[in-house]
Amino acid sequence: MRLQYTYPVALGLGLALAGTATAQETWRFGLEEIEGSVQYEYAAEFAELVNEKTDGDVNVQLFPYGELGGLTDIYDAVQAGAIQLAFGSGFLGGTVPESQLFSLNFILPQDEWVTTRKLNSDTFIESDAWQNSFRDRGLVPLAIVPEGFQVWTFNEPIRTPEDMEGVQIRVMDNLLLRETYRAYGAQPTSIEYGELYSALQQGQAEGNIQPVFAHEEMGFYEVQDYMVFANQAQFIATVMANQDWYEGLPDTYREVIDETTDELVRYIHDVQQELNNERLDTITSESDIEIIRLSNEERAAFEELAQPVRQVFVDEVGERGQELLDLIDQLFEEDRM
Ligand code: 6CS
Repeated sequence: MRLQYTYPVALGLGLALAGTATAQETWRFGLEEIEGSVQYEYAAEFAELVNEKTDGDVNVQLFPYGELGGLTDIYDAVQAGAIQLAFGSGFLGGTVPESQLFSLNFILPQDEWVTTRKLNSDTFIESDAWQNSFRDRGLVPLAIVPEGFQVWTFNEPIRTPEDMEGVQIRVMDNLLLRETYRAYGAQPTSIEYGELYSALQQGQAEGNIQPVFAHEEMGFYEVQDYMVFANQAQFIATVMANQDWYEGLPDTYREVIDETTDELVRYIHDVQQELNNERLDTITSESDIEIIRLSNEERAAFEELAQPVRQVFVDEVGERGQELLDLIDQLFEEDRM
């Protein structure tokens, strides 16, 4: 894949072009998704704002999915300081086990804006539990980006755990997702994002879980027949920085980052909703895929099976896992339906 997004500046070469703003430094930002995705839209706006706020001194260079290798290569790169910023989500469990919190189903409210706002409030993102989960691994969490509801697709109409029995469903690579889908009766299998289209096409996986925009932009919907909205989970990603780099920045640059990530909370919520709505229209107009929306009663059957997986999270992650779960329960106590 070619580099998708750069400012026209003399990158790190020390060249001063007469009459042209020259970036003094470049921050590299690794994305788990391709151009046009929610993560790309976030990072592109971040890049523009940072460049403006630093009067052109900082150039943020985006590396969309595929340019740095696979998903875990992105996390290795930000931990090692080869890149300064990155998104982390479902595959991050091997690096930051506590991040699997958001792989649990039925822990967040149905209101996506409430979710976005509260996860980015000091109560959650600045909590010791969330900060130290990342800082213990040389990372700093800067923002949380909900990207829309996780939507199932299958080759068969699936409405109940009985329907899901034995279905080979692809999950991102983390224990909590595998446990959740085992609890539903499915046979979860983890496959790298870039290999998923052909795995679905060739029948190595019979089901998939993505926000709508990703089903569309990766073409997954073309090789599936049913799209099932169960509203069991939202896709949650964290923007992270290399800790040594972040802490070593001049205060003014750290303030620019903090101000920018604050500004982007509302921005990316609006963008993700728009992208997911538009892409659902594209999917329904360009394919015969059948849309199924589970009733509250149908959802409840999955919710009941998901409950014991909370304990698996605590057993896996320890005391901090319990702390994070308690925090989420308190934060959204009034918002759950
Ligand atoms: O399913 C995946 O692997 C990827 N899906 C999305 C929407 N973002 C990143 C994630 O790794």
